[in-house]
Amino acid sequence: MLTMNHLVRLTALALGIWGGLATSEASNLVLWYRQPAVHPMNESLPIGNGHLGGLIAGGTEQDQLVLNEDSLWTGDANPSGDYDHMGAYQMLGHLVLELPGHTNVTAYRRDLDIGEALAHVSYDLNGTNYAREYFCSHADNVLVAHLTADHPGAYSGTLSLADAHEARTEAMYNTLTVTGTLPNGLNYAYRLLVLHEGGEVSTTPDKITFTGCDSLTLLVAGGTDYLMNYEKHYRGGVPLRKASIPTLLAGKKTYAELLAAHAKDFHALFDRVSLTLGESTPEQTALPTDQRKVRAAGQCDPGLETLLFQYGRYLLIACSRPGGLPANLQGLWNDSNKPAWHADYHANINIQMNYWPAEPANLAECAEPLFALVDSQLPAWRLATAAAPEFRPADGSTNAYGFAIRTSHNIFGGMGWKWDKTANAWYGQHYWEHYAFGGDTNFLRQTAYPYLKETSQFWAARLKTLPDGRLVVPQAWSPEHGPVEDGVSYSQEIVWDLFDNYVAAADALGVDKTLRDEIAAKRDHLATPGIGSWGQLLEWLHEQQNSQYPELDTTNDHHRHTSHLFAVHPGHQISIAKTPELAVAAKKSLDARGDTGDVREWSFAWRTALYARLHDGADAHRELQQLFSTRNTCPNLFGLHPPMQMDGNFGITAGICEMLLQSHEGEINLLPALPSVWPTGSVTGLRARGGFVVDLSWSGGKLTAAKIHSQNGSPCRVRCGEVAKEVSIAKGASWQWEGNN
Ligand code: FUC
Repeated sequence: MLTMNHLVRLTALALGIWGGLATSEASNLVLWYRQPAVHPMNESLPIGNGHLGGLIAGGTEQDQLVLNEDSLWTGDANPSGDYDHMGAYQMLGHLVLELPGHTNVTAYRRDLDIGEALAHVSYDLNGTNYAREYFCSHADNVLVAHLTADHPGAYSGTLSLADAHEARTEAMYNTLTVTGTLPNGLNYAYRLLVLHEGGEVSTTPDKITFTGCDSLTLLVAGGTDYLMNYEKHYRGGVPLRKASIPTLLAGKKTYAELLAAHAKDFHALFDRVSLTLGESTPEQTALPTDQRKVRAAGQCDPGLETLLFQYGRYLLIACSRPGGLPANLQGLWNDSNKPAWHADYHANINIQMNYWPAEPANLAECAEPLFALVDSQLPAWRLATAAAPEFRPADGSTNAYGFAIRTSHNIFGGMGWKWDKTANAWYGQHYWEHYAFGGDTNFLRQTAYPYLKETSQFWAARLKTLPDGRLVVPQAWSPEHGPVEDGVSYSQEIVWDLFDNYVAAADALGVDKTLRDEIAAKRDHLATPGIGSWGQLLEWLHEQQNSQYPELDTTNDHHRHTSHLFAVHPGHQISIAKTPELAVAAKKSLDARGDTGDVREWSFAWRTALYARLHDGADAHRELQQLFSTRNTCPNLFGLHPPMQMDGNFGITAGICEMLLQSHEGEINLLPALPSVWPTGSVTGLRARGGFVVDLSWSGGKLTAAKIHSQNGSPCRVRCGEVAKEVSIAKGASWQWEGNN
């Protein structure tokens, strides 16, 4: 029976005036479901502002929204390096909404519109439509929930904050405030402020009760006394101010003002890139996301693949903004005080993959937290490295400069598990790429160059010379795989990348000519990966005949890491154009790694990028498509290791960028790995090294138009297939490539 409410909603939908729903139905950038979430990390929907995070389950009679604050960590400097003592990322608590009697609802829908950074819950009960809208505002630094209904007086229930530790809750006029201290002395506070229209609101020590309200607006803010500063022992600030001031100020604004400020902040980043990979079928778009994704693993669903690309951008904006901490293994979201791998920063693929999309997918600002955190850890890392016998320089001296990083680290200078000897160099790639894409010479001079110089000197002093004169990284490990040996390909390639980036940085600044030439010479003497008996790229200096690891260097090696292919991506030492034999060998190794056995969600993302760099669009898409399987992603499209892990979400966005545009070989390469399942499409706003922004469109699998905008006036060489041309584009100007002209 069509009620008035349905008519209102259908009219609103038709007129596109019902904020979320009309936008949601119209755009394909919506994850939507017909039932509340049960498992928070796998099913709830994420919102965040780079500092505060929320996971929305969408329950009706009771809704538990997971709250997170990115600096809420146990642990300390952890001088032992013992993995079990480095602390872990903690959950803040739950915002609990109780609506007695809201059972047996109808027309239930829960969604996350990533194009608007808005989440919704709506349902009908006893002739009333209830609607909730959520967002996490970077502009006002508050998490906001707005509860409305199409009949007055519809809301009666309670609100409470369930802290995830032993904390104190204070109740005062329409607010609940939680203050606590973790075992490491980190103090935290967060506050809920409840605004209402109609009805009454009363407060008791542990909950807020609302009766007969027409609408409610909930504001949550909070923080800790963490400070990203070694000299201040990583402490500073007043948590209660971080809880009270944003809620006080936001409470003086209307909901419309809060929403408008949030939208303006979000769209300024998200709207830089638009992507269309093709049209999905009506059957595909009619399915809720949990069902649609399963089918997409077997049948190309270009609309969902477009959504997956933009989801990585949405998640990076939501969990990594200047002034906050970088995305950890779970981005920002966490429903446990004992999360897998501490939800820490893993330095042997994971955090690096988190930041692969930042530059090409036009979110360079989102990379700043990575540099800020790493720079704040260096004093502690230098001390820990100086104390480690593994890093005595080749001449036995005990020079202080330089640092190495263990596989995992926290936010207090603490590290854990085995040393990943060349992670220091891999982090350096991100410093260099931030300059290479954007051309900010102040960043290069003040931040990137000092990092690259110190780390290059560190490795120049520690390389071992083989009898044949080649230089090797001593006693390194191909992550989590095989023996510790001299000259492991992974480390050789990463140090080559470091030295090559350092030389380019010194040349760009015109400094340190003597050191620059020394590093260039060492780069050119580094042992490069060999080619094995079945044409594979060797993962170790010599082909393994290792009874302890019989699968190594065979076609039965299906390890999740493809560390020896670093030089293909994200490195640039191996390519079809520059090193064709090594590229062929890399492809053999990549094909042999396969997609069975130990492969993980982040592995598919890396393999998508690797195949793209080898100009194999079909296999790149095959890897991408497998991410939709139940085995590799959750119903909310979070990566599934298992458990949930977010690096694959960021990595696949970067992988799709690599399929459409590459710029790591001194030229802008258009559509280098376009799969046949994307015959027609377009993308705007991707970035290329040299300060370029590129718009592309294609049809019938062929480029139809490209517009290249130059931000710096750098020299520009553009390629599409076999056609390449040097073009001169003045700073601020654009150049149009019409088809294959
Ligand atoms: C590395 C990977 C694992 C996992 C962990 C967080 O150790 O080898 O697969 O992703 O990081």
